[in-house]
Amino acid sequence: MHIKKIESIACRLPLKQPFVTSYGQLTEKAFDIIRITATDGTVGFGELVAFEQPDYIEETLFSARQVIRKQLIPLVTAANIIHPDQVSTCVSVVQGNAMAKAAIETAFWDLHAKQSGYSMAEVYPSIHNQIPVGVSVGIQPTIGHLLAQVEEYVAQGYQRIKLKIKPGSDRAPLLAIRERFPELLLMADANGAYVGQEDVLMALDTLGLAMIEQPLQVRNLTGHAALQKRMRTPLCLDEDIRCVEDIDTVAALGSCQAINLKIPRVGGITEAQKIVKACKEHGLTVWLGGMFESGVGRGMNLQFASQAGFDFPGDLSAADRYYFDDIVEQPAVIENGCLAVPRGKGFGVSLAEEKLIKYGERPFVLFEKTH
Ligand code: OSB
Ligand code: MG
Repeated sequence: MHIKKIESIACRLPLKQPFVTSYGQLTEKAFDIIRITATDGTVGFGELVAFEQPDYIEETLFSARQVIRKQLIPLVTAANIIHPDQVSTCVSVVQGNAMAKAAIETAFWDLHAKQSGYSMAEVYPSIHNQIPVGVSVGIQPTIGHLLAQVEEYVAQGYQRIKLKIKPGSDRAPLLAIRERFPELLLMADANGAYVGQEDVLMALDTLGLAMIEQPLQVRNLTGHAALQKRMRTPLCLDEDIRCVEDIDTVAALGSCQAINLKIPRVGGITEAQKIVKACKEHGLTVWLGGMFESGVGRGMNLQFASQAGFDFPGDLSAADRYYFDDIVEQPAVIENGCLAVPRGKGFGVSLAEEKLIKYGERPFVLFEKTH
């Protein structure tokens, strides 16, 4: 893969409404688009999804930018990358920084697929054209607001509701949804907020939840295992899962029954595929999570989640659930509770250049071939 230029474009998309979690609030999404131009003129895109605050995981947009500029770009441009599967090994001397790595690795996949004329949907391979989707609902000011919000999403066809919870805002809002929608596929995400409060979580065991995501703090894998032994409700891990070895660990300990897989949190597509395989071997449910992606990351996620084994509706929602506008030509729309899987080459989406200018800054040149 002969690279002519690599650029990073800092973008911001305002959110339709603030998203409140146990740890903070998001009002707009800042992200970088990585654009790799090959010497043959083909262009590949990746998305850097890290948040500005280190509150979901330790990586931030700013730390990731630094690692991309100082470490990853020198590594990938010095190596003779022939296939995108080589990128994760090439950058493995850098510890952690999975979202920085994923931004670069996924751009290499998009570029390679476009150069070779295949859609990433063929790689996994994709077995569905439409995939059932869910929506992640932030903490709402009142139960009235919450029910109105959930009713709207259910009316739009969302097949699963995930509610963000924190101590003091958990059983009552979940019970209100459960009473209004007795059959709804409902789950909760605590983002690790219940430190030493297992008994509070036990009180959620009678609500018929599909699962509870990351109830205890990150790295408390034995605590999750002890809790899972007590609870009927399946536990799901998100922040705790960074690589395929973590799947072996949580399976051995019995820390959870499900995994929220986010391609950027595990460093890219190559590692994510290993995780899917390991989950199958260990009998763990795997489903696709989200990072408020723009249309670029969303296209990639939709293709990935259309492979065999992804039966649980993920945090994949229509673009208009998050944003007034998107930076791709065909923003994802919900139809009959599903989103369509992009079928074009690479991630199957094309950037709307005028939107990139509207929501993005001037491209920052990370690498340019001089001879
Ligand atoms: O914990 O899964 C999470 C959003 C931001 C950070 C962390 C999480 C989330 C979500 C929503 O739950 C994901 C999405 O809809 O893109
Ligand atoms: Mg989560």
